[in-house]
Amino acid sequence: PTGTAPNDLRAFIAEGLERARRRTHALTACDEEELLKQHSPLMSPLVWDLAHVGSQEEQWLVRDVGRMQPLRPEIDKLYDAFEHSRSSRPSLPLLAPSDSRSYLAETRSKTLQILERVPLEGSPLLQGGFAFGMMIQHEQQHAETMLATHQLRVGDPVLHPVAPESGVLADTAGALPAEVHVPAGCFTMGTSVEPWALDNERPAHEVYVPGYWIDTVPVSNGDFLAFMDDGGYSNPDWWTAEGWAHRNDDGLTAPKFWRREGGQWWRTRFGVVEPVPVDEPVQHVSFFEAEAYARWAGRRLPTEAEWEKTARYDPVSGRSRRYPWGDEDPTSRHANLGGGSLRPSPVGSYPAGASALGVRQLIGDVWEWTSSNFGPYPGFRVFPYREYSEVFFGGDYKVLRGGSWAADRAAVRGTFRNWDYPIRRQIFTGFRTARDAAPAGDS
Ligand code: AVJ
Ligand code: FE
Repeated sequence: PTGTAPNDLRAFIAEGLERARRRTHALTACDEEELLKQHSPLMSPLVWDLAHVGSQEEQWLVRDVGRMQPLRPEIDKLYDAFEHSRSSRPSLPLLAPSDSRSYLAETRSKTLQILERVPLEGSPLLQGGFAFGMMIQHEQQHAETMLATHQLRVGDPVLHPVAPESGVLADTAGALPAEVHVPAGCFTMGTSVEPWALDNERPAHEVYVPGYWIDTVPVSNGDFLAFMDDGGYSNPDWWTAEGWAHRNDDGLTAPKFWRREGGQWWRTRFGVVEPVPVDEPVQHVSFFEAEAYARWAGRRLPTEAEWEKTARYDPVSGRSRRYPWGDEDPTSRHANLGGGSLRPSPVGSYPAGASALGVRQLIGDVWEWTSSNFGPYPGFRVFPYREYSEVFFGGDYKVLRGGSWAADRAAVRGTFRNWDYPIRRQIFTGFRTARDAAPAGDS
């Protein structure tokens, strides 16, 4: 919402809140039994996510911003992610689905009253509507988490895709260069001005990045099948020691949700079985599988700085853009976002979303593993709470960039940083590869 006037900003926030809530309800519009059940020990029951988004909204917007009386203070601890592990959540005395829904409605009606009356400036929490933006992003992040739960669930489909928009597919997909050269030099990484940027994206700082080449499009299922057909999963040469241990411990032979039958690979997508589509970005691979593929291909994963320079650097102006295509908020022409499609678009899609250097699908489709550990930028300051980012710094987590088809436009941008354990596979994550440019310039 850069430069948006206050009244437009209020409307923009109200629309973002409403969009997030529609999604929360759509993802929990199934039988009670499905909401209460633990579909995987890696995930919360859906009914936990449901009331958790309300609990966070109550704490940040109703109490902190609105200075109103607590609505349900007795449930704070139940829905505190640091109090109870995901696997223990089904046995908690959680609010029933119908109670959760009325709690969300009660909270939201207070939030909308508060949005009418508070100034959207004057304190860091209110500036540019930050606290509201933080809660919109939070609810959308949980929508993506709930989609991962749905993907892990077994049984008849309960989610149905919205037809993809026409006009986003490239007619030039086959003609795109395989990789793009990014010359050595400095660029501005992170942001000090993006109103809804979270603490880990701040502050803006100059970073020198040596020259490199990076894939024009994400690695596809077809590309990944070539690695598999070449014995990629059984050759330790392509894996680090840690990666090989993970491959053996988890018995990996293919991306998660893939199955071989009748001489061909199938995948289950939200309860529907289909042949693996070769032109789609690969997803449901761990960091270690991505790393092994890259080594097999004679390449490597990009660093986080390389990813962000690819996505944001405009060589003509020398400045960093908000998104690959410019400063304009994402539309359906730019990127596959919002979760409706239930799938990534074929590699080479979204010519209108290309970066200044012609790299595609950096935003949307699949999160992308980078080789970097999640850590603070120089000058990092906790804001507004340690448990959003700071407690995850320190090397256990790898940075993911770009946002998947399941992410909402309010919760992705060129500076946005996500993170997860390098063994995670249920998330909507793929990757692209890179290589060093020769020191002399190699262009
Ligand atoms: C930033 C996506 C890693 O889902 O664990 C949600 C976001 N933080 N509730 C997560 C988050 C608190 C977080 N990620
Ligand atoms: Fe949360």
